[in-house]
Amino acid sequence: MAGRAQSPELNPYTIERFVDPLPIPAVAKPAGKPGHYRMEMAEIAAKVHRDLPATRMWGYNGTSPGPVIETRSGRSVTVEWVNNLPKKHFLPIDFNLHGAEKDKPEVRSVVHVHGAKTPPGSDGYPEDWYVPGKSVTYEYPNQQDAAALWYHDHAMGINRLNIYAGLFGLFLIRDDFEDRLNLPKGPHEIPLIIYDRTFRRDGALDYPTSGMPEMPWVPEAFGEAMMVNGKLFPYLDLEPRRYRFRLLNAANGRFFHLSLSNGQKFLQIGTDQGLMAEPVVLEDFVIAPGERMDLIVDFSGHAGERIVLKSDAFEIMQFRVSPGLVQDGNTVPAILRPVPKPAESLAVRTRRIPLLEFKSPTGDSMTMLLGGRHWDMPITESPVIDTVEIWELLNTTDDSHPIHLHLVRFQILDRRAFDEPLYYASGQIRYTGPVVPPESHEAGWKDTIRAHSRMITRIIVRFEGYTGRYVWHCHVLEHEDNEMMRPYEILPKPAARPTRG
Ligand SMILES: [Cu+2]
Repeated sequence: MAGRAQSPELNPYTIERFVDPLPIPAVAKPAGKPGHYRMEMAEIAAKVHRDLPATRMWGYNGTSPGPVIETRSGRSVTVEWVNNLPKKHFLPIDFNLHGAEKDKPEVRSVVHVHGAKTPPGSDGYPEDWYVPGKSVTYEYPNQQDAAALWYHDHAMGINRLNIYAGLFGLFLIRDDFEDRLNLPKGPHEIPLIIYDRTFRRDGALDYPTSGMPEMPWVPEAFGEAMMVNGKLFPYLDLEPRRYRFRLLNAANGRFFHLSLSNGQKFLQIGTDQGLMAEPVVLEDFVIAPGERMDLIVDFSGHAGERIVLKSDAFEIMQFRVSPGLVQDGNTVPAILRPVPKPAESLAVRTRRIPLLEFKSPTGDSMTMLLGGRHWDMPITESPVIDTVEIWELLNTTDDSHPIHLHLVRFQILDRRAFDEPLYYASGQIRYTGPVVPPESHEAGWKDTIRAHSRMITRIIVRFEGYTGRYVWHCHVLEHEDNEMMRPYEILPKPAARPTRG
């Protein structure tokens, strides 16, 4: 930071691994009355590792990740989101970005519950930010199936910094259907919120910059220090039995490619928006920022072993299975929950939306746009409530972008490679590869989907719940903060014309 000497960067390969137990985030307690919560954002000093001094972070109710808000389908909750953050930001703001100009207060926040079917006034519209000393109360009706959602900051132009600082947590919805499945629960159901960071040797969080003090934005922020639930390279003591892991990728930009060091397999039972039709066996998989997975791992037969969860060459955490035998009363049924896919013939409209990247003359990424439009241009995506649409995400860029639509759940239809230079030259689509079905771990209800480079990714969406203004965006937070986000509006049904009789 300007004006003071910085401690050198921490080399995460020099720090001892697996010395801190994995923290299990607390379940939030109602404040005053059932179903009402008070969540206060404030600066905290968090010990991320035994051998590091405490780290300045921002958290909810004293921790990062914040406490888990846990509720049931159909049970409405209200949350007072209190901004008690300092007035100065401790991470490098880029005042050139939309909504982060010098005339705006440095510290602003607004909370979005990712994956929630929420009325527009409570969805955390990025421009609905408020400053330290203020609070808002949002309502979450939770008229949706059991799923692992997550709350996080969504303030315009500084979202990547606020989340990097620690402003995120889980929001679990449960229901009777899920209860009947006899899945591992209580101490055998573990949230795993994974993300990467860079630290200084004095424990300070370090956010990368471009090297240009007037334009510090970087197109991606990757660290090699792997965090799970607020600890650096933690370990978890387990019994030799089944566990259910509620996995969230809360990283700014890193796609994790996860596997277990002993080659053991995961059994996936859920996607972003809840249970799948049937379990899927995975040896390894990619999870992009914003995505969640519901996983069962059976450690019976692995008593006494130490198993590392890794992402390619990166170690993330260690599972330590106790010796001996335990009785595992939980099961995983072969059939989970029906996931009906809307027929393509139901779609009233197909929107083809290009994902575009603009580079400087030196080849540096400058900005990425959805549909070639900036945030403040008029709304172009305005589906009618209770109609089905197909969105074709035509990715002309070099990166895969995790695209998230607020309010709705959807399914992926397929992906297909196309001739990108021809598209640029003439707007014409010529496919260059076969239709690729969704990967097995995407076969369920999604709210965030990877739009792969030089492919057209098709999703089918029913716009239901509420009319009004929402957003859709890339969940690489550096992209989102720099124009890769657009408003969309769900319109009411047109008034019925009187019929002639
Ligand atoms: Cu992106």
